[in-house]
Amino acid sequence: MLHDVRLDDRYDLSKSTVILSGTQAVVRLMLMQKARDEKQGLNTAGYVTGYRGSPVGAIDQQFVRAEKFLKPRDIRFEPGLNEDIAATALWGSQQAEMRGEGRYDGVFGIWYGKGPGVDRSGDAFRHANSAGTSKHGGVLALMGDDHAAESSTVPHQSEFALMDAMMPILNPAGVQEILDYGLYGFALSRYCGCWVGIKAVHDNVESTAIVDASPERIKIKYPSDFKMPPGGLNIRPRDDRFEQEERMHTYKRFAATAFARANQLDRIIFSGGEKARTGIISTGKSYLDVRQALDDLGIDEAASERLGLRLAKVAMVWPLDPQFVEDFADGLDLIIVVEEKRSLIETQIREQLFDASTHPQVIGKKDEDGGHLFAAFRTLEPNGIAIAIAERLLKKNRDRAVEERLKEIKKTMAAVRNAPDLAVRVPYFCSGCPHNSSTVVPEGGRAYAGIGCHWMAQMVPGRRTEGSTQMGGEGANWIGEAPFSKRGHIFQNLGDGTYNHSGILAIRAAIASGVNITYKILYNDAVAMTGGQPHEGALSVPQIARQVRAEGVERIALVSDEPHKYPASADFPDYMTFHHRDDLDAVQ
Ligand SMILES: Cc1ncc(C[n+]2csc(CCOP(=O)(O)OP(=O)(O)O)c2C)c(N)n1
Ligand code: SF4
Repeated sequence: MLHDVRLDDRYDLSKSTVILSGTQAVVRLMLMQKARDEKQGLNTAGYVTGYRGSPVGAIDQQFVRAEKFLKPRDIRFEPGLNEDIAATALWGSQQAEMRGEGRYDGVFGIWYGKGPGVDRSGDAFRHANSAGTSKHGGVLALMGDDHAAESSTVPHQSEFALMDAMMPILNPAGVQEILDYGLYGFALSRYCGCWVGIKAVHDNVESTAIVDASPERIKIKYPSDFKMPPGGLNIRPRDDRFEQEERMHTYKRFAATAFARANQLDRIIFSGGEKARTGIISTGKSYLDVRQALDDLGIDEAASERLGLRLAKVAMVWPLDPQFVEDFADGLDLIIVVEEKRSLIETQIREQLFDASTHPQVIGKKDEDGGHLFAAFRTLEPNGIAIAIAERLLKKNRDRAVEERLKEIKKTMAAVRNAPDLAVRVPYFCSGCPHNSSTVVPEGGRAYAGIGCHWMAQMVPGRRTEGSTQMGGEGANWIGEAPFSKRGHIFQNLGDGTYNHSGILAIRAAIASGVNITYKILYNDAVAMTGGQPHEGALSVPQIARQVRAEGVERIALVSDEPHKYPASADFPDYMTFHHRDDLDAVQ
């Protein structure tokens, strides 16, 4: 008999086997945590806030769609104006019950943001994480990292930013682990008083899987080898900054590793048998690449014993549990660390094994002779990983089966390298897109691009638009360039979403510095590039005009294909002019 399967099953907690995308898993995670708390007799609420951007661009839309499931469960979704304001709001949610004024026993929350949003939230993260989380609350920071910069102006790896704020980080390998690490993450956050980072890459958060999503799936164990200090590790009123610092370095990070150990978050997948000499350690998406590489080499658990190969999967990439590293390294003479981007696990392993009387050689970013092995830039892929592993295994044992597979992989790689691209397509605006005509620059003019769909103006031949900044920095680069440039004026494109997020400050700075600049605020009434979300707080054209006039902008011209749609009563500031888009060149 066929199962009765419905779309709404994904948020139905009575169903345990469901199909979920990574973003839907984040929604379900909130419902699961609420149900778990209820079972413990806790009256908690949930709070989700952040700012959109790939690969967590669709999180907000999923939460809006799921409102009918969330609201009755006291889970509130609130898109942030920008990432750091959202992080600060989430910090506030942890304070809600701290002074005895709370309506709930605690608030568990999720912050989400793209890598650049992680970067700009550093100050908020450091303050909030120093203050801590509430005992029955807990915070996850879903950091969206676009390793391949498929939809970003810079490739991103956010672990170091979170580490800098002393936030433990979990790296899920797929949708199931978004749920599992999410539940562990809330418990960890409550236990050690830290915000907990969850790595989101498009391979986990934008994939879909059939998962076991029963709220009771995870049984949390509390460490017996960690002694809680008097007063615990959670947020408190009138906390002292030096006590926060001491608490962080003396207890919180060690509470995190003890929790990871007690719950066996980091795992040895293949022991490699009695004679294990080579170890591979990896995490998240790279772990999946390693499994693919081993599959391609025909190495399963039985073969790993034959080859003396141990395989470990790390869940908590920072701080790495030293006990786990010691157990993993025991008896090995070579450790291969497979991780994308900069070395995070590798440096910690080196540091932890440095004082051991004998320790294995550790390779990863560098090979045995100091040459490059796994690049710290772009992404890794299973073929390259398979070759690196096989060559090292074959140095130790002759193995016909692995030799044959390696030969095949090398042959395939050579064929792919030599194959020409089938087609190359330069991205372009949708047909009818207003940015297509509004980004035109007059003869002799030059423009800087802004973040958003209109960034593609740089790809339009002859548009004389080149160079951009981070989101919200639009035009601020001209403040530093203008005094040293022979050019007297620049155009700066600025999307309305970006204006609302942070760009208005750049305009204020440009006015304060007195540089000659024309901002083209490209109003399409949406944050288009991330899915067409509405502006936080709604933002109208007259409102923007009044705001920039209040900032001190003297000359404001409105250019539209339908200028008549703004009636005289629309409350525009005085001395503004109104033009048809056909007259854009003359206006500029
Ligand atoms: C700090 C930061 N947060 C989020 C993003 C992701 N992001 C890229 S474009 C964009 C939307 C910009 O919207 P808008 O300025 O209205 O331009 P449009 O796409 O509508 O043309 C966002 C949120 C980013 N690049 N940087
Ligand atoms: S999504 Fe909207 S703003 Fe972006 S290119 Fe298409 S029409 Fe233009």
